[in-house]
Amino acid sequence: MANSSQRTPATNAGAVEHFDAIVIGAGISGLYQLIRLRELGLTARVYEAGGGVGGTWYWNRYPGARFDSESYTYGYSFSEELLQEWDWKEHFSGQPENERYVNYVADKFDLRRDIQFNANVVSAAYEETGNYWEIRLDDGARARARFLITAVGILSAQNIPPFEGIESFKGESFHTSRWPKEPVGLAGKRVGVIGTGATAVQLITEIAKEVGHLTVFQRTPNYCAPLRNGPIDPETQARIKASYPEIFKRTRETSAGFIHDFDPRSVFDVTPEERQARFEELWAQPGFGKWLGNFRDIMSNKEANELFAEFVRNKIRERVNDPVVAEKLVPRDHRFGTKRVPLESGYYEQFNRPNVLLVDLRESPIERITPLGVKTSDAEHQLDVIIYATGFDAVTGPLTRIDIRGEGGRSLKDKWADGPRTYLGIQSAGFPNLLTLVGPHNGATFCNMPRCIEQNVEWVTDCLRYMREKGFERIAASEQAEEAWTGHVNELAAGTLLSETASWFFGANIEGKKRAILMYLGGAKAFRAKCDEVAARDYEGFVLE
Ligand code: NA7
Repeated sequence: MANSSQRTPATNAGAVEHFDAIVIGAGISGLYQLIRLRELGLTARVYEAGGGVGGTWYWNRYPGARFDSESYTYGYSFSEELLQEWDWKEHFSGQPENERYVNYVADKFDLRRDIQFNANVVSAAYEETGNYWEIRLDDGARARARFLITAVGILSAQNIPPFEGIESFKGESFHTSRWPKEPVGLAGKRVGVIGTGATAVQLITEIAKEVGHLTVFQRTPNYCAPLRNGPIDPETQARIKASYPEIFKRTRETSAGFIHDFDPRSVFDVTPEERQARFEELWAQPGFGKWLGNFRDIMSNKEANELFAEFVRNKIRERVNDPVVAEKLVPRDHRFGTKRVPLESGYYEQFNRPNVLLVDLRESPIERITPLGVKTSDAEHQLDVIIYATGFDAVTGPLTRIDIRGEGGRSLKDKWADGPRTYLGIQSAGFPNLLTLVGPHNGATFCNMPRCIEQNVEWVTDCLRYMREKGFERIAASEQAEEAWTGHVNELAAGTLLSETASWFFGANIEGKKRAILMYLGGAKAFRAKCDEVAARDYEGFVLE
């Protein structure tokens, strides 16, 4: 692997560098965008806050971090050579291998020479007269480009709740997405994990066996379902490599870019025995089939949902020895699948270990962090390490944490104070030439990421090519198109089971954040069709100048 710091282009805080396009973020989307920009013959620089490529797979190096997507549906699909060269070792690959993969891609396509690492973009301002964007890094360095493309991901702005006394803790503490690169010695230590989302579920399962004592601080139990991971044997590997065209054809057709898709039947079309048998079958399969391959009305009909929710609750009860602990782990306050379903590999059994304690924060909330640990309303839990698995300021957070100013100096954060307003989740009116890959309201938000990322990047690339061919230098979403798209996105969410649940899909996990749908719930296929239609109509809804 190349040493990123050696190849990082030099900067000069005094001079302003100029490019055709600036990309923020060297994760899955930023890297692919760079490849495509080069093909267009544009000069581009990628600014990456981390010390290496990978985005999610660079930052989230906590023990247990891995795909919930089948590995062979996650890798880039644009290069047949890459597909044939790369051997995924597990059906659901872990972070170390995923990071190696992204580095392999960066090396193979010689991407590092256009990436500046450890470059934290703090502001971006549109200059109207010159029609360019100027970005500023935290060290004061500046750069300009006609186009600004954000590739910042939807789960990169970490959220640590403002617990009182948080600074006073004498031990080690960190957020899961800022897990140190150096090995963290947890053996024998008293460790506390706050949060029980998808991240915590992976982490807890991995570290419970190693730590001296583990205290899990749970506010809301989740419906966790078995991942059923395993190694990929050579025969399967050969089969996968021979079937990539079919795999990607399938992921283009499903509602969320996975190989799984909803069963067109209703739970009520079958007998109770057939239903139970089908639930068991889904449960026995790897991956997200239990969620995204279930009967179609599981996600739209309360009674249908409840049938599967109770099935999952019973699965949890079967696995936890102490019935009191089991009931604490059983979710009742939200419906199945209305929050991201964590996939697990032995999570519930960890609570049968003598060194693992579940603290139910609904019974005894956290009052403060103390120098010695976590004080809840009924005890002080003394800890050597506190791990915040408390999630992210999702989707909008990575954008609004950068001071982005459009026409008239208007701030994007202010514009989105009551919820995001976008056209296709790719632009926001008043911010010309700013293109947001996987932005709020974009079909990629509820998708097997790389599948929709490729769609986003290819659409943006085609748009830039079109602009060049027609002599356009400025693209801006019209107010009307934004109004219509934002209305459509909100309508799709209104009245759904998802909208009844306080989740990060609606920004409900962040105190003070306006509750509004951040995702596009119409499905990846419909989103792709809409984007294609807009392009075919000469970028209808965008003003090109
Ligand atoms: P999530 O899914 O947002 O989970 C965060 C967890 O942290 C969740 O259990 C929260 O409880 C808990 N939390 C958040 N704030 C608090 C406070 N103030 N007190 C106690 N507990 C708190 O983040 P993840 O990192 O697990 O997963 C994010 C995505 O990454 C996931 O959806 C996948 O797509 C990959 P709550 O449920 O809010 O009661």
